[in-house]
Amino acid sequence: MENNTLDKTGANLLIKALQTNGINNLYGIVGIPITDLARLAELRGMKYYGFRREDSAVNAAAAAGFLTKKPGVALTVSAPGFLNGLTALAQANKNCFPLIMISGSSERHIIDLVQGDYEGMDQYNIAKPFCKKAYRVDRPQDIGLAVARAIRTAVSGRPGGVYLDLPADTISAIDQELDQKDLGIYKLVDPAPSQAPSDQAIDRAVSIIKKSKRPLLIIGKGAAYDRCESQLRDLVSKTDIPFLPMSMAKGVIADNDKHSAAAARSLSLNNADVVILVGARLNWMLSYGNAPQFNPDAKFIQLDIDASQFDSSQKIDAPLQGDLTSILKKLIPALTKIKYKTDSTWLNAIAADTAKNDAKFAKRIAAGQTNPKFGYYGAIEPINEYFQKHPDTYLVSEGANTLDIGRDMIGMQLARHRLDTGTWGVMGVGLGYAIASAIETGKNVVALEGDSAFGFDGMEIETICRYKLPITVVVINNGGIYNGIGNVVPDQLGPTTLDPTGRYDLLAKAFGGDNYFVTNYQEMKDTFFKAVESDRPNIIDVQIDPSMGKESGHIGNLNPVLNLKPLEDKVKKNEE
Ligand SMILES: Cc1ncc(C[n+]2csc(CCOP(=O)(O)OP(=O)(O)O)c2C)c(N)n1
Ligand SMILES: [Mg+2]
Repeated sequence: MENNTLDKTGANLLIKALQTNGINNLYGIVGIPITDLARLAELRGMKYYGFRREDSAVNAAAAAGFLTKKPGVALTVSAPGFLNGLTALAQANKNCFPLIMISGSSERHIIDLVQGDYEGMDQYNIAKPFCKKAYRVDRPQDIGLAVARAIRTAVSGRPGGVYLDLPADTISAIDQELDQKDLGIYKLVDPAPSQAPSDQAIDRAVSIIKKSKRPLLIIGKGAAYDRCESQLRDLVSKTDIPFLPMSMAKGVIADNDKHSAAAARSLSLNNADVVILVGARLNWMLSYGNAPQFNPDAKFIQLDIDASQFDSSQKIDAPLQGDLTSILKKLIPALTKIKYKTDSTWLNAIAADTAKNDAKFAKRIAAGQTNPKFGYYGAIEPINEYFQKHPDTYLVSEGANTLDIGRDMIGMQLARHRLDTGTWGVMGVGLGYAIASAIETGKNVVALEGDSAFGFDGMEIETICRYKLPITVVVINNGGIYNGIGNVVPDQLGPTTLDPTGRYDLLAKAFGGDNYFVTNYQEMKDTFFKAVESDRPNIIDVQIDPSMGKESGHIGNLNPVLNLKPLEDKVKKNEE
C-alpha cells in the first residue's frame, strides 16, 4: 500500500483524529480486526498499552479520563473483547468518567442478516443502555466527525462513557475522495463549554445560606474532576463552612484542613440545616439524603452540571446548574459580599466531636501497632505515614474492610490523588486504575487491595512489570471476602473463603518485579517505604489475621441477613 493510500484508511484517520484532539495514549487488547490498527498507532507516535483483560484496559482509560479531563481511549476486539470491556464502560458512565471505548466489529451486512460471523455481534445496539451514547462509523470519510462527536459527548455536560463501533471494513477502507490536506479531521472547538448559573439562582442559594446556622459542604468526585479545588479552598477559608469529602474527593481540600468534618460525619449530617452538595449525588452513598442520617428539616443546595440530578432523592431548594468552577466563581463573591461566616457554635460542636472521635481512632491505631493479632490498623498505618510525608503519591483502593479502613486512615492532601471502587463499589478496578495513574501522571502509585479484590485483575501485575511502572501493590491478605473465617459447613470451604497463606507477592517475582512479605506493623513500616521508593513494580503481601474484617466492611447494613443459625447448629450437631 502506498503511503498516501495508507493515510486515507479508516485506521489512519482514526489515529490522526485522536492525535489532533490531544489524545496520545491507547489502552487495549488486540486481535481480529484491530491488530494492525494498534501497530499503526505506535508507528504514528501514539503510546499503546497492552493489557491482559479488556475490563482492566477500559478501567485504565476511564481513570485516564478522570485524571486528565480528556476522554481516555480503550481499544478492544469484537464480541468477547467488547463484552469484557462493557462492564468497565458502564462503570465509567456511572462514575461520570469521560471515556471512549472503541471496539472492532463485524461488517454490518453480515451482522444485520445474522449470518454467523467470527465473533459476530450487534455490538452497537448492545452497548447503548450501558453508555452515554453509542456511535458506529461505517465510512472512513466520517471518522473525523465520529471522533469529534465521541469526544464532545464524553466530556460535555455530565461526563461519561461513549462507545464507538468500528466495523472491520471501515478500518481498512480507503476513501480516495478525501481531500489530502485535512482528511475530514479537525480539532474540536471548546469540547466542554463552561456554563454558569443565572444571578437569580445564585441569589436564591445565597439567601438560604445567609439564614443558615449550621451549613455543611459535601464534596463529591465531580469536584475533583472539575478541578475546582482552588475555588473550594477559597470558599471554605472565607466562610468557615465545614466540609465532608466523598472518598474520591479526599484531597480536593486537604484532609488535615481545620474545616474538615470527616471525623464528625454523623454529627454534621444529623445536624446540618443547609447541605451544599458540590459535584456529589444524593445516592446510596449519602443515604439518599434521608433521615435519620440527615436532619429531616435540612435544606439542600446542589451544584451540578446536570439538572436531571436535582430532586433525584430530595427536594432541592436551590439548584445551581453549571460547571462547578463557573458556579463557584459566582457564588463565592456573592457570599463574600454579605460577609457570610459560619456560626462558631456549630464549628465548636464539630470540633468537639472531632476531638473525641480522633482520640478514639488514635487509640485504635496505636493498638494496631502492638496487637499480637496483626490487622488492618497495623497494616495500613505505615501507608498513611508515607502519604503524610509524600502527598504527591497516587492511591488506588478496593476491597471491603481494606477499602473502608484505608479510606478513614489515609489522609490525602492533593486533589485527584485517590481513585477507588466508585459509585458501584466494583472490585477489579484497582490495577487498571493504578496503571493509568502511573502512566498519565508519571508519579508513584500505591494500589491498596483486599485479597479478594486483587484476584479480579491480579494478572495485570504482568502489565505493570512489562511497562516497568512504579506501582506498589499492597495485598491485605486475610484469606477471604470480608475475612477468612467463613466456614459454614465443616467439610466444605465457605463462600467467603480464600487462601490465607497464599503468597500473592510471588506473582511480582514471576514477571521481574520485587516481592515482599510482611506479618507485623514494624515489618510493614520498614518494607513499605523501601518498596515505594524503589520506583519499581512490586507486591507486598501483608498477611493479617484471618479473623480480621467485618462482613461487608462498613456497609454491612446493605447485605440482607437470613436466619441461618438454626440450620448451622443442626449441621454442627450432626458432625459431632
Ligand atoms: C465485580 C464485583 N464482584 C463482587 C463484589 C462483591 N464484593 C464486595 S467487596 C468484595 C471483596 C472483599 O474482600 P477483600 O477484597 O479481600 O477485602 P477485605 O474486606 O477482606 O479487606 C466482594 C467480592 C463486588 N463489589 N464487585
Ligand atoms: Mg480479604
